[in-house]
Amino acid sequence: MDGAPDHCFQPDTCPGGAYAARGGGGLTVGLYDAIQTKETLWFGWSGQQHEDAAKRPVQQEQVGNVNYVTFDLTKREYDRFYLNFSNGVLWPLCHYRTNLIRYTREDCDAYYAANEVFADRLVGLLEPDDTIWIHDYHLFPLGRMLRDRGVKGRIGFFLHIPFPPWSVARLLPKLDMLLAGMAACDLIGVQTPEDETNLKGCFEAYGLKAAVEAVPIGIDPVSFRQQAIESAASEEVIKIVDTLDGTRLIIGVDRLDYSKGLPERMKGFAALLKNYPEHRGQVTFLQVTPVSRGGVESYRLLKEELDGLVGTINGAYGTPDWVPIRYTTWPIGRHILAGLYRMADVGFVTPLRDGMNLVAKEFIAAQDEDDPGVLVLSRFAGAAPEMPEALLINPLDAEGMADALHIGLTMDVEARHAAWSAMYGEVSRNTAGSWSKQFLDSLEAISPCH
Ligand code: GDG
Repeated sequence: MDGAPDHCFQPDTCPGGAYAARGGGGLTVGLYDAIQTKETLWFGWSGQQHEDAAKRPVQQEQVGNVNYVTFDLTKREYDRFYLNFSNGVLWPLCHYRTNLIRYTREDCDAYYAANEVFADRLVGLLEPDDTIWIHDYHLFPLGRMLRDRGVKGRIGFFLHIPFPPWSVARLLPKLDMLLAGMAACDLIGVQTPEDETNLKGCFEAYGLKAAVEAVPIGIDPVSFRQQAIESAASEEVIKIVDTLDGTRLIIGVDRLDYSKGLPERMKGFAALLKNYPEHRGQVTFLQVTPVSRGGVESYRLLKEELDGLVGTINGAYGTPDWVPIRYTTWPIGRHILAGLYRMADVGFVTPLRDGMNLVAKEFIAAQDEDDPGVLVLSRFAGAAPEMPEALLINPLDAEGMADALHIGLTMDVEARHAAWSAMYGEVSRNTAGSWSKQFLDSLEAISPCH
């Protein structure tokens, strides 16, 4: 994987906000804006493992106002806290995929124990009045653990993934303990009004009081747009576009994750070729899908399914001089991806559930204003309520997706421009920087309850 900052992509979310630390993702960009102006401690997992819990190294690096402190997980913590419980229990639960949950008491205990390690390490680094912002489902109980260690300052928590309603969430053993962990925070941010309603319902079910607010995350559209313009003119991207041989381009970009509706997307594309044969030989679907969480069984099975589907569709519709689906399971540098978004006629974003989905926003930011592409977007992406001008689809309905792709591929420039400019307006209004500012302003406005 390329390590240069503008290519830096870690195909996963990591506990402790170490989300491709200082890479190009929306979270880091959003936080970056907020933290540049104040003395800030960035604390989280290093992404590395160490054999010996007692001897694991702590990495520390000061860059400008920001002190980056990260530490290694042990193999046991990585397996049980990170893979098994965070990604094998909490992730499917929060994405409404209860049949994929693999719960054991031992993994649950390891999750809480790892959060205690985070709390122990963090508390020694804090100043008395520090404001703390915790990120994501790996660290649900951390707020409570910090309070137990005497932390009195403001604590905020932001959940990047969806939160299910009580009827689904209650499947989790010790849900009350998890919610009590979050309720120790002064403010809990979620992506959408639906998540807000669901989480509030769960707190009410246990008689817990917590402030929950929907604060949808954004991207940095100005810099992404600039990157897309430069990238589209680069030799690397021009070379790729040349190989398309004049065919129209549909693009999909996602971590290889069952929440992203990837097999469904392939079936939608196949339905386009079946129901609208005029597009055969005229369109190429490029799906960029870096493998993630290969240590979790459901992810390995998904990859097999996807590999099979791509082969089947290419075999059924491809010709000696045309490959319908181009598919990679490794990441592509952001400096190339941005240009490919810009050159694409359709952005194809089909999650079954997604906290937000930054790809939808990046696709819009990257478009050429005079000849913009069309966004086909799942109703179940957190981005959908902000982007009603997209062609909204249900990923279970292959024929419906085929209709939307056909509409997108044949839409005239006036209609494309009208939809794009409305969505670009929204992406420009609610940016990564305004997201972190709104959250931190709301947190500051609350008088600490602990
Ligand atoms: C979680 C929530 C929420 C993807 N492939 C490559 C690549 N990417 C970049 C995209 C985008 C990011 O990764 C993916 O962001 P998403 O939002 O789509 O999805 P998750 O990773 O699941 O993120 C999600 C997000 O947190 C933020 O709150 O929106 O709902 O699940 O930036 O461009 N980047 C590069 N090469 C790739 O191959 N360079």
